[in-house]
Amino acid sequence: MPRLIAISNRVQVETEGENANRGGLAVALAAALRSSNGLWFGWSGEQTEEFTGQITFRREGGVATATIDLEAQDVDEYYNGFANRTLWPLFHYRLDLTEIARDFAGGYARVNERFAETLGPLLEPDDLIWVHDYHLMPLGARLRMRGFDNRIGFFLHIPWPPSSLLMSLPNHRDLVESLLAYDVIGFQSDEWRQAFIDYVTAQFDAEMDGEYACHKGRRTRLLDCPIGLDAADFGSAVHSLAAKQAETRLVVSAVGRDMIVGVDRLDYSKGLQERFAAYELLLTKRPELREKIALLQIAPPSRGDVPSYQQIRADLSALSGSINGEFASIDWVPIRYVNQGYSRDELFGIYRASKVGLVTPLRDGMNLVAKEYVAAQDPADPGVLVLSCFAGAAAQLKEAVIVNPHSAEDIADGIARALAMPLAERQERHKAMLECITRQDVNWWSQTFMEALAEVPGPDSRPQLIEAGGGKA
Ligand code: ADQ
Repeated sequence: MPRLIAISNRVQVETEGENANRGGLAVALAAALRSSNGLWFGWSGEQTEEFTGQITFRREGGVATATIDLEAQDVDEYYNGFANRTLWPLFHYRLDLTEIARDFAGGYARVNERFAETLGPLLEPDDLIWVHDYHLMPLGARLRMRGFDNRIGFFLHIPWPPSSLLMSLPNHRDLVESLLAYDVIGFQSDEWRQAFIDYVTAQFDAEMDGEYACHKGRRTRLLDCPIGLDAADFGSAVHSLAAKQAETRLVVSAVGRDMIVGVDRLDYSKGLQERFAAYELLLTKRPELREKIALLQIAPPSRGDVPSYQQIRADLSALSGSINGEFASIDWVPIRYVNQGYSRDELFGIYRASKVGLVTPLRDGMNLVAKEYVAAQDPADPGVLVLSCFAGAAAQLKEAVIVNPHSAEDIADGIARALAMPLAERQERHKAMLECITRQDVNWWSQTFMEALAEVPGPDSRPQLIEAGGGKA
């Protein structure tokens, strides 16, 4: 079995214990890395005065990790800059928040080169290399330029934008062409995959041969491969002590009211302002629901160094304060707005205690919270998922109450419908969604991707190629 080398911006190996926050990605990659005796490579999250390429090797939870430190300028230009101020907003259709700066693009190219330079000496010819997410799009091409002929795949965790938006990026052609140096590219849904196909066929005259994009003699397989949860882990999370305690705490504090829950990173893509506005509309239009429901919004701050994230934090505090000021009574707070994170187990208890799971991103690659909410429900008396039509998860969770996250009326109607839904309908919808989540779980996801990568012809049997991102492979 070939060794797997996983590469992502940050390396997040699962941690043990009931308060651990084990992300599905960490669990899936850790399992695949352990069984192939692989390595997880990425940025340590630490800064250094001068980049030396020094690698710190560790073994955490049975997984070998290798991390590098970056300079402050790298962090500013690559991470806070091109990744989070250019690509993230652009790929989430927020051209209004997209900042175009040559320094950012330069820092992005430099850090990807630094990754290639430090990773290169660790690679062996048979290694399967799996690169993750928008921070590292050019890494495959950088490795090819250094002569690496390994099977290299890339998975995009976020949406792929329509060509008309992408073309506002000055170096869009180079960026996309560098992606075609990968052997396999995985997308969260067919919509993002199709948007990528639209670009490469129109801009490069690439030809599609089944799932393969063919360009300059190279073949790149484009895979619709939605990420999932760790199905084997649902049960233990729901029945853990931390989950039970969180569930009881929420049920007791709700004093018979129906809880509606939202759990998101504090990010403008998650549609939080629109969600609060919809909730306000619901309380305005349906006074009979006042005092009978409450919204718990858990949203820990993220990317606090980026100005647009500071702004959304201020906006949401003001909005929740004004809704509470308008509607609260001496013993009822309409919105509980909480800026802290919770462990995975606690979240499962919170989901289970809530009648409605409100997941209304304006755009989202997948949205694992939607799946977690479904997984946490009691099948005998499940809550209802209200889900944005613009989350990748909507392509799989068709039995959710699907809403347009830009329409306050639509969200408000969706919540009201969910609150009034009869038990039999709730059970039926939940059953279908749980079946999908269990079948296409995170192990299915990583296996599907790795199998596609392993099927790529080996270095000896494929054509010697290309000019990717300006260099000869
Ligand atoms: P994110 O944008 O971070 O990820 P999401 O999938 O919703 O979004 O959440 C990832 C994990 O973070 C979930 O397991 C969730 O429980 C946890 N989380 C979110 N909010 C939390 C909170 N308030 N407290 C504690 N934990 C919280 C990106 C893409 C998504 C894609 C994932 C995985 O933007 O579209 O689903 O990667 O591919």
